[in-house]
Amino acid sequence: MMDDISKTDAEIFDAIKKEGIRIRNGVELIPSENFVSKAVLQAYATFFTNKYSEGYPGKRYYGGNQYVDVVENLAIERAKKLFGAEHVNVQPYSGSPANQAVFFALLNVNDTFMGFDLNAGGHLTHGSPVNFSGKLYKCVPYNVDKKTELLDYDVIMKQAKEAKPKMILSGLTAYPRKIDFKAFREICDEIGAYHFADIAHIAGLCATGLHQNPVPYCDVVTTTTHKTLRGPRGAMIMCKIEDRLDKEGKKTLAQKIDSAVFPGLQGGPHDHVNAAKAVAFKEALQPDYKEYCKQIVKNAKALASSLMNNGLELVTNGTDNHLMVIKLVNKGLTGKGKEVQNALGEAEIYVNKNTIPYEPGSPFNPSGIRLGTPAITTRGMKESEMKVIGECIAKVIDNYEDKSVIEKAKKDILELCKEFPLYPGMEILR
Ligand code: DSN
Repeated sequence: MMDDISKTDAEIFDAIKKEGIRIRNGVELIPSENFVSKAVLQAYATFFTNKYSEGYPGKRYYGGNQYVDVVENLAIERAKKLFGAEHVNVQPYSGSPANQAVFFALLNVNDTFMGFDLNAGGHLTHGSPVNFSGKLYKCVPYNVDKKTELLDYDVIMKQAKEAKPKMILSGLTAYPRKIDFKAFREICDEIGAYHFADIAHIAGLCATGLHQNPVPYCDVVTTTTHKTLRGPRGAMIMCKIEDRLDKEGKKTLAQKIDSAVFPGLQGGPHDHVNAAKAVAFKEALQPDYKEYCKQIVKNAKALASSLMNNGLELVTNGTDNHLMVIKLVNKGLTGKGKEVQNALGEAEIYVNKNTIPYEPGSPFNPSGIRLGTPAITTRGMKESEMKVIGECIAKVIDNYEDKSVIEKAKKDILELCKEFPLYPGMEILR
C-alpha cells in the first residue's frame, strides 16, 4: 500500500480529523445524513475504486470484472430481498441521477408529469423549475392542504384528471407524515399514468415495515443508499420487469431503466461504492436493523414532543417518520432559517434551514428548520436524550443572537455526546 495520508497530505488529513471531531462533539440532526458502519467504510475504501466496468454483470465492456460482478450481483440480490423488488439497478451515482434516469426511461422531453412541490416537501428533481425535471418536462406540481399541511389525495386525483400526466412522482424530502403510495397508485390507474416513487429519505422505514413499502404500488422506485438505509453515498432504482403501459414496446421496463442508466446517462459504475452498498444491504437485512428503524421513529416522536413542549410549532404538528420541520413564523422569525441554522450550528446542533408549506420567505432565506433522527439513533441515543436536545434547540431558537445561551447549549450537547462515542477506536481520531 501507498504511504499513510497523515504523511502524504497533512492538509487533507487535518480536515478529515477535524470532521471526525465535529461529528463526535455535536448532534447530527440533518435527516438525510447518517453514520455508516466501519464495515461499510472499509468496503468503500478498497481497490474497487480503480476498476472500470461499464455494462452490467456478465456483459461488460472491460476485462477483469469477475469480482466486480460478484459485488454487483450481491448488491442487487440483497436489495431485491430488502424491498421485494422484481428488478434492481444499483449503478446510479446518487439520488438525482437515479431520478434523471427514470425520467429518461419513462418520458419524452416536454411530457407532462406531476411532482410534489419543493417548498412543501418534494425535491429539486420532482419538477423544480431550476432543475432538469422542471426545465425539460412539464411539471404540474401538487401541494399539501394549506390548513392541515397534509397531502389530500382527493385533490390530487382531481388535479391528475385535469392535467393527465404521463407519470406521477410520489416521495418526500421534508414531509413529516406517511405517504399513501397505494392512493397514488389508484390515481395513476384512473388516468393511465406511471407511478414513480422516490423514497430516498424513508427507504429504511419502508424496508422494515415501519412505513408502507411503495414497491408493490409502483412501476419504478428510486432511493439513495445513504440516508435511513445507512449505506454509502449512492442510489439505486427498483422497478417491475414488464412495462404495463407499453405492452407493444420493444423493451421491458427493466431494460428501459437499465439502458437509461447506462449508456443513457452514466459511464462506469462506482464499484467501490457498490461494494459498500452491498455491505449496507446485508446489515439492513439483519433483525437489529429493524430495531434501529423502530427507534428512529420513536426518537422522532420524542424529539417532536420535546420541541412542542418547549413552545415550538411544527409543520403538521408532529411527525410519523424520521423528520420534522420547525416553523419559525410564529416566533417572529419569518425568513430567518439561515440565522437559526447558524446559531444551532454554533451550539454543535446540526440542522438545515428549510422552506415550509406556502413559504412566506425564500428558498435561501426560508422560515423553517428541518431535523431528523437517523444519525443520532445510530449513535445509540434514545427518548431521554431527545428531551435534552429538544430543550437545547428551543433555547437557542428563542435566543439565537445571545452568545451566552448558545455557549450553554453547546456545553450541554458536548456532555451528552460524550456518553455516545462515535467510531470508537478509530485510528484517525486518536
Ligand atoms: N435534498 C437532500 C436532502 O433531503 O437533504 C437530498 O437531495
